[in-house]
Amino acid sequence: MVAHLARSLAESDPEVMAIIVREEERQQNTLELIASENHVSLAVRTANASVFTNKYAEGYPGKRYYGGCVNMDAIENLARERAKKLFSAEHVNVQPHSGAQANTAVYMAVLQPQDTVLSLDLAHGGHLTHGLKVNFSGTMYRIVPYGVERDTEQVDMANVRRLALEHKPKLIICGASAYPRTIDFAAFAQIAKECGARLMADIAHIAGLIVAGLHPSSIPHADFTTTTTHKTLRGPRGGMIFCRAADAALIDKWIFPGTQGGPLMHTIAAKAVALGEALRPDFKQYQQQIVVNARALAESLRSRGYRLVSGGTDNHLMLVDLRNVHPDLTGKQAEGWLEAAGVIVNKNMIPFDERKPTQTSGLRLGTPALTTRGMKEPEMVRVADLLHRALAAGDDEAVRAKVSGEVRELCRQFPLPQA
Ligand code: DSN
Repeated sequence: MVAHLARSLAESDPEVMAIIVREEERQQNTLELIASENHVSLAVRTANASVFTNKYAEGYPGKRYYGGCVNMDAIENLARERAKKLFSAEHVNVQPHSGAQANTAVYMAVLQPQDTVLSLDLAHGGHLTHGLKVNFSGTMYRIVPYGVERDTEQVDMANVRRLALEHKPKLIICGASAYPRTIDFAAFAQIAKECGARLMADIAHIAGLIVAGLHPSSIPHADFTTTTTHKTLRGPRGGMIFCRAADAALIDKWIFPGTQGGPLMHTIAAKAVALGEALRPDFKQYQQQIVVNARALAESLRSRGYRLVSGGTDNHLMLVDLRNVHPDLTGKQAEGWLEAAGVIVNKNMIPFDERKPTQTSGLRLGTPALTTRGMKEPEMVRVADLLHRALAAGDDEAVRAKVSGEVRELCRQFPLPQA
């Protein structure tokens, strides 16, 4: 933790401080393979812990509902300018508290209740805000899901087009939270144009790859691009919406006052820092290493007999089908065994999974956080080996202890970012 803040917290509330210290130790001593998580820089954490948390700033720069907003305007304008430059976008709203809030604002901006939305099924890699029944999106709108094909386990654009022409959605959503392959934003835009829909790209997972030119950008193709700022982008937890100038007022209105109140200005300050980091040349190298590491990890797992959904990965994540190597092991059990050995993953449905979402037959693995620690291809081979041995060990305490010792040693060699 930032030193003087940590001292102050330790003195004023040792109980909370003790929990934070335990979490810092957990993060230091475990291998973080959750594809949507990362370790931010000290600069991002410092901004996030700054006095900006004290301020209400409802409205936008130059049009606030409270006095004393001069520095709020400066920081929000800076975040906006950096975001627009980084993504080559005409307009950005940096106020969404999260990706879910960003998506909500877009829906409110373009849809009426019961309008039709075409989006990727959660069970095939989508996201709960893209129309899951128990989410507001699945309750408010008529969702037509598209999925991946059984043989390729990839989205077939001809099938998306057929569904779009049949159902005439008002909004098409592309983007995913568990899809290891490149998304064809240009083809989605063509389909949206053909059926008169608007197009929203949710790039939360791949935002960092996009700014580094390692994945095609959605910005020229989609009417609205939503993202989180804390995954491959390596910023604080939060969201952003990009759109063309013609839709700027509409999007801004549906963030505030439409769906949010006061913006989290400390988070916007931290977003500005992260966007500044992403504008530096070394960010591209970092993103390249994320992708190289994902391929190395995927290959090492495949060589140990694991089947990867769609056969591999184009981006920062992969879906591992456990059934080849461990037919009776659920993703839930595997997640628990791995955590006990210090390897943190999340269970995940694989396409056409016969197990429930609470059990699953797969795991989702990603490399952004390990890459942040400086790990490269040789470490990915070690990680695959540790993961394989931890799963083979099952409940065997002795083997698990040995694996767990090696995990700690690897973590010691690659400490969390100190700057
Ligand atoms: N929960 C995030 C993820 O893990 O991908 C998506 O919002």
